[in-house]
Amino acid sequence: MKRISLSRYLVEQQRVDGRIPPQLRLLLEVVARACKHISHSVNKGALGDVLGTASSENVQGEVQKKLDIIANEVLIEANEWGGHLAAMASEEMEGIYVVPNRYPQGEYLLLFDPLDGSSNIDVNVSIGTIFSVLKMPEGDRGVDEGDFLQAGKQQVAAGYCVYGPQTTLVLTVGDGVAMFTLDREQGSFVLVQENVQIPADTKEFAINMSNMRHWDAPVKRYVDECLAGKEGPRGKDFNMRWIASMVADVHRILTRGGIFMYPWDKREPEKPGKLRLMYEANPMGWLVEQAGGAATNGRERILDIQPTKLHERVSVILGSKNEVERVTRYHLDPSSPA
Ligand code: P6P
Repeated sequence: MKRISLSRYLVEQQRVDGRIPPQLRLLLEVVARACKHISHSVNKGALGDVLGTASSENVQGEVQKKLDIIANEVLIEANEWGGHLAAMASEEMEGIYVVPNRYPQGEYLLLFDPLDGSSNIDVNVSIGTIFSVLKMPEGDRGVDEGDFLQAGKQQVAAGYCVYGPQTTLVLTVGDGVAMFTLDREQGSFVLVQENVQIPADTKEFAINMSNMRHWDAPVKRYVDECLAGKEGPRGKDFNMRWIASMVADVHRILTRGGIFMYPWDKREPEKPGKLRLMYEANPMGWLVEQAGGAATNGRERILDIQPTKLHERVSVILGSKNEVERVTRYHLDPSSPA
């Protein structure tokens, strides 16, 4: 496979397939540059005085880490001037951010979780930035929160950048999934894999086991069957992973398969789940589907869910197609055989 830069890959997507208009290509270049900037800050750690918590909470009521705020500011700043954006929405901000002084109004909406997995920052475990791009609805009448409330299947681009042993940007524009690793000497993201495929079967599941007593019956049944191993109804042994950084868990699944679950549980029964629909489940769900996997909330395809509010939460079951379908089947038909 040719080792080309992200920029050249995007130009080819624009020219060869006409799949992405120049404005979207430029927007993705700006997001990638912001991720490079965040990567440098993350890699400095304590040397950059960026660890620890800020004295603030985000809209989710979570204490913000300094790097959460830095990452958010980098993305806002970069896209304010460089992108073809009408507005942005972030996990770290209550409301939308309308790009000022734009005429004609930008045609894209950018949503992001600037630094997902921030509980791992101070212990040097992989974290990441997740982003999703929607088209601004037709009609030039200003932009408001309602313009963002589009189902995940309306996305025109989605991806993440994982800040781990390598800094790798993973992207789809609807033509499969490609991976680009940051070459620090060149300062550019270089194509390392395209047409990523998730194996339909797996022996590896990811869930926070400490919540077991709070799970709904279908999830408990599925995990119990995995734990029963060879002697159990699945007839094979399973392995378990939980990094508590969705970006790192999803990257592992895109790389070698697996199933990731953050299901509804009875700790906060009024919430459909912990993860956010607009800037975690939708971008990750589209990436997983584009790589041949599946993503549901236990009952329906995540990308079909019609959002009702910006910070809507959702139950997430995603990864190897046959396993996701099994867990979903257990929700829809609890009496179905293993
Ligand atoms: P828990 C990180 O805070 C996050 O939003 C996801 O990245 C991750 O999968 C999940 O929450 C971890 O949650 O309850 O295991 O700490």
